[in-house]
Amino acid sequence: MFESLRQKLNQFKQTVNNKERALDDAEVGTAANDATPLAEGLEEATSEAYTPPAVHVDEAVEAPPSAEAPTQGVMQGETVRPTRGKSLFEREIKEKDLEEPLWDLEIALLESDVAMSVSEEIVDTVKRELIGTKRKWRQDVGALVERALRDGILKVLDVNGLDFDELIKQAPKPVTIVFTGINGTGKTTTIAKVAYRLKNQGYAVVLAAGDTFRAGALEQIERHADNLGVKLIKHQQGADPAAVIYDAVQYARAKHKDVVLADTAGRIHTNVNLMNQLKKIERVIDADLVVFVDEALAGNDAVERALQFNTAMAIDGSILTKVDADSRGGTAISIAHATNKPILFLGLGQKYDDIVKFNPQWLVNRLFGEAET
Ligand SMILES: Nc1nc2c(ncn2[C@@H]2O[C@H](COP(=O)(O)OP(=O)(O)OP(=O)(O)O)[C@@H](O)[C@H]2O)c(=O)[nH]1
Ligand SMILES: [Mg+2]
Repeated sequence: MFESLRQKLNQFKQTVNNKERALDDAEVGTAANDATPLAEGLEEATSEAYTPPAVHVDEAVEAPPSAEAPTQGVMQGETVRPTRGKSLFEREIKEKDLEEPLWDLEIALLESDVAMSVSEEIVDTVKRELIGTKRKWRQDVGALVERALRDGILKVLDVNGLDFDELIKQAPKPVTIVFTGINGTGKTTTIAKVAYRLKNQGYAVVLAAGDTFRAGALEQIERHADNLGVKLIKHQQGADPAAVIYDAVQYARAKHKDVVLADTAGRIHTNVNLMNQLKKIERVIDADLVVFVDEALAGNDAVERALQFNTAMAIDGSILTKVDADSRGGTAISIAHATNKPILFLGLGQKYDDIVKFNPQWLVNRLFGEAET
């Protein structure tokens, strides 16, 4: 999951680190070849006298080059006492040295399905955080770079907070949730997964067979309802989906059920009739939550579709499915930012428990190789 994006972010860390290291090394070369300019620099830098502690050359942070004790000719394990100025221990990450890696980072993000405007915003944050950052001589800057990347990604994921579990807990019952999206993205499967999750949390769930359009859709959701042992409200194929969902809500009210999960037929956002049908559902059903479902694999298409669906029936959040098959990972970053609505869950497979509640920290931890689930 997200391997490609992980690799690319890691590559950026390494590139910046190598580049900064090379700058330090280049200065070592200068020191060895010509001690005078560095010695002059030392004069300027040591208005307050500073004698660094004795440094062992094979320690993690090595001593800077010294005009008096150049590193060339120092044997491993020998102790040298650098006498350079304090400012030479501290270096600053400069814009010109980041230009090329930042450009590569932007391309890498675009290649990983992160939308253009979102990539630019991430790169901007990284740039702002890194440029001018003080670092030590030959310090590994990987951690600094990672923090900047994490901040950049978390910032674009910081959208209207909505905690699904809190909403279910707090909202008057029955809580009605309508799922929309194009064909085959995983709406019905996701409804079954959410029903399974809610049932395990002790809620009484009702499914509404709102896909009255596709042949076989009724049987599919019926199978899930049977497997999960939850009530399904259905009409005939071809019936008005708004009427089916309305009946499901009425049933849930009468029977004191907690949550209604309403399926809808997959539709292409350019199909005016089917999109109007969604508008009718919105008018008839006062849903607590409208959830847009799309595949992580769809990349920028998913972002476009979310925006289109939002115009027919305002969405409150998204669920990305098939994340298990997506190596790029950018859709998750882009869709929340573009819709300004949170991602609620990620679908990670075809089993009922292959669903994980989304939170931005979880995503960045995955991207930087911490959490495994
Ligand atoms: N690998 C993987 N497959 C999934 C996931 N979610 C759904 N699927 C599969 O995607 C296919 C389509 O799923 P459905 O739930 O029927 O999709 P839908 O959006 O309801 O489709 P329509 O009703 O035709 O619009 C099925 O084979 C599911 O098993 C997921 O998170 N990971
Ligand atoms: Mg379906």
